[in-house]
Amino acid sequence: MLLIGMFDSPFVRRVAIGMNLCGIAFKHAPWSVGADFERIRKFNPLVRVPTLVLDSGEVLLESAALLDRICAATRAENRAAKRVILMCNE
Ligand SMILES: N[C@@H](CCC(=O)N[C@@H](CS)C(=O)NCC(=O)O)C(=O)O
Repeated sequence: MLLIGMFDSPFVRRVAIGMNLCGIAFKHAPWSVGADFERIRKFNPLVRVPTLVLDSGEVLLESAALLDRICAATRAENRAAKRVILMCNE
């Protein structure tokens, strides 16, 4: 799983924090929508971060929605992760 985007974006940060709390391992590509436009575009034609590339090749966008989806299996057992996801959905 590859998380694309720099941590100066609060949306990228909350995805990384949420995935850490859910215990989901990922690689991080700290690419900028400015300097790395073409690299990001290969995965996401909208060139928006965060962009999450699953091992299956599926690409997920929108921090709240993607956290909700990938943490679904673990969040019920993880109170801290659930809190971050709920904050994302407010
Ligand atoms: N609602 C989106 C917001 C993401 C967002 O605004 N990302 C900014 C960086 S912080 C971005 O990619 N901006 C480039 C653009 O929209 O062209 C989310 O939660 O993922």
